[in-house]
Amino acid sequence: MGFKCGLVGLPNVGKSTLFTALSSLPVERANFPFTTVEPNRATIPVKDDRLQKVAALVSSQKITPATLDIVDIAGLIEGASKGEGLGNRFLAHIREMDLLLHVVRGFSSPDVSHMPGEVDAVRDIEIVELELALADLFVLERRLERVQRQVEGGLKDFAKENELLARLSDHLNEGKPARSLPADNDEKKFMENLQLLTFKPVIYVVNIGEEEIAEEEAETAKAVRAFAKAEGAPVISICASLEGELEEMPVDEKLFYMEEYGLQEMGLNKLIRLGYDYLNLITFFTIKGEEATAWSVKKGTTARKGAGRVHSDMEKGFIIAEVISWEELLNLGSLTAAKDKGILRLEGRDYIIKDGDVMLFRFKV
Ligand SMILES: Nc1nc2c(ncn2[C@@H]2O[C@H](COP(=O)(O)OP(=O)(O)O)[C@@H](O)[C@H]2O)c(=O)[nH]1
Ligand SMILES: [Mg+2]
Repeated sequence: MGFKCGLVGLPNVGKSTLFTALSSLPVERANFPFTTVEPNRATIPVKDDRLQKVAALVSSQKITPATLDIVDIAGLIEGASKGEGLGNRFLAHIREMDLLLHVVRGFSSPDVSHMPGEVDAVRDIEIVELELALADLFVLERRLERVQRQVEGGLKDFAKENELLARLSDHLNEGKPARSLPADNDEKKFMENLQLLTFKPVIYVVNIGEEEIAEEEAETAKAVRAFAKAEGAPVISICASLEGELEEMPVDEKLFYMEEYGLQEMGLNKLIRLGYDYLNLITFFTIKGEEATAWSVKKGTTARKGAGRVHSDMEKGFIIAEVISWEELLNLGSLTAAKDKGILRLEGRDYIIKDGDVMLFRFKV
């Protein structure tokens, strides 16, 4: 089970270019097969220096990084909520995602047509969000009808739900996403269960032109940032076409051009890290024989559930976990030293995994 990030946005904004760049990311010293399952789905490694260090310590022959799944969802056009273009299929794909990477066009190129005309990132976002909001409204209306009948029938319990649904549909009717509706925690839980498209977490990815890379922040990105503030959504600028080309180059050439363009860090890596954080993911490591692996779990995951991430048998037969932070392990120099010093802790099934834990699970089959 991977965490799925879906690339959405209008046609010709650079989704596929970004997808190709992301799926060509090198996997350092790993021999894990990062095969693209389908042309539009890829499993990409999450770069993590800690894993490299842990692996070196135990002389791992095999290093397997944590991964995210990226899906290039075919272009959305106005009317998708009514079944235009790929319509419903498109929306069904989005429903499966844990995180949306909403790509907007920042680059202006006379060679690449842009359907709504002039490049205007905020208007483009609003077009896409309106389609998603309309699809959500459709879901809500049916639910609202059902609830209203129950309220009228004297089933008072539903009054609160009825009120929230009405407020939410007003909000969506204004073309605003569910995620920006002011709501308390209970209401947020409820909305999450509705599986609304506009409630999914989103990161806005502004695909800027090469000439804008060296700028602190491009004008388009600034406008998007101002817009995204209301939703509390992060914004990142990337020049997808250039980054894709850089990833194809030998390292020294890549570094040369990064400097030439004033690119301090690859935007692709920044994007993955941002997505990882935004999904509230943490990493733990396992060492088995000559294999070191990084695993992603949501913050708050217990040792037993974490074991299940590795293998379902390990969750079912979970006995105990031996735990040490990656840093402590590195300082002590070996697992044996950690055991001898009593620093390798024993933790039960309900232990909450911490970011950077090295976990050795004991289980019965
Ligand atoms: N100049 C420029 N062109 C780009 C950039 N990113 C993508 N393109 C071009 O825009 C066109 C559409 O890109 P594509 O990734 O297929 O867009 P999609 O429809 O959103 O998947 C292609 O011709 C790309 O080469 C960019 O950063 N700069
Ligand atoms: Mg495409």
